Amino acid sequence: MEEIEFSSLIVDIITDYKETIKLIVDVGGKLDKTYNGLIYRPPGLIEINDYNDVYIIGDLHGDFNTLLEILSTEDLFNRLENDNVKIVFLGDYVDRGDQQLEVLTSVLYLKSLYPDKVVILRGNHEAPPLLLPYPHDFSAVLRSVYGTEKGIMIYRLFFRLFQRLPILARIPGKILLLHGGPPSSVLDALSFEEAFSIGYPSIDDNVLEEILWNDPVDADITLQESPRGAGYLFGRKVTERALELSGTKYIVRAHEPSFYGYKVNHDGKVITLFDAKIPAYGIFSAAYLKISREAEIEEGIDGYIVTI
Ligand SMILES: [Mn+2]
Repeated sequence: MEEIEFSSLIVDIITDYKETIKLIVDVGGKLDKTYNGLIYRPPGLIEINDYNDVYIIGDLHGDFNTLLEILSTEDLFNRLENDNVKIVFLGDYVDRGDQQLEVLTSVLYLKSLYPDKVVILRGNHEAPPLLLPYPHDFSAVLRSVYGTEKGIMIYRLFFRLFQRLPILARIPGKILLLHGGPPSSVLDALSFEEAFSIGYPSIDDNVLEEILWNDPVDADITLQESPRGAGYLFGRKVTERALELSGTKYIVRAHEPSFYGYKVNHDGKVITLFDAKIPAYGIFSAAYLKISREAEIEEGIDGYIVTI
């Protein structure tokens, strides 16, 4: 597939609301399934076991051009078809940007086509009902595209799908992936499962809030109230404990707009990726991570960051 063909397929899906509904239903059936090299553990962990390359992409917030640029630059339209690559999206597909529906539809369409190669994690903008972010203009976008009645109906379907997105992925022994940061439950928990509600009937509300909202800071703190009004700022101790419990070496997360498209905290143990170029915020770069199976990661993974 080529970029032009892909873009026109996305427009076709968006234009026909029945196709949009079909896509939501199709992806709904694929979110919580195990595939070759991609193991689902309820209620929201994906283990990424078998891959040659993993691409990790941060907040897109409706920046369709940057998504297309990454997919084209890395020849991913072909590589998804022919190679054993995985793509992990770290959440926040909607709100803010000009092409929210295009971005969300693209991510879902890729999951629909390549369920064994694409992981779509949940961001705080794929919000729980009681913790809506600001801005949350996605429902207005849907009403303007589909009209009020159909727009509201489709918003509800997307919203229900958001509640079921996985919140965590892990490349065993290497990287823990989530939108915001590890929850403070890692400080007292005796196991990874306990800290992240893995194997529980549902994710603890506080754990969910923190995973979607937390931000790392280099200041000498353990936890501090967040200026966002949800989640916490977390220090090194939380990172160290999360890595220990999960048996990984690095945390790759998104959530924070970053001038260069990325930032590094906690001596290189926490990498932030942001893939929405927002000129109004002075952000003209985006960054993603490309890690191959053979990558030497002992000395750090910031060398595998690609900026565009
Ligand atoms: Mn976010």
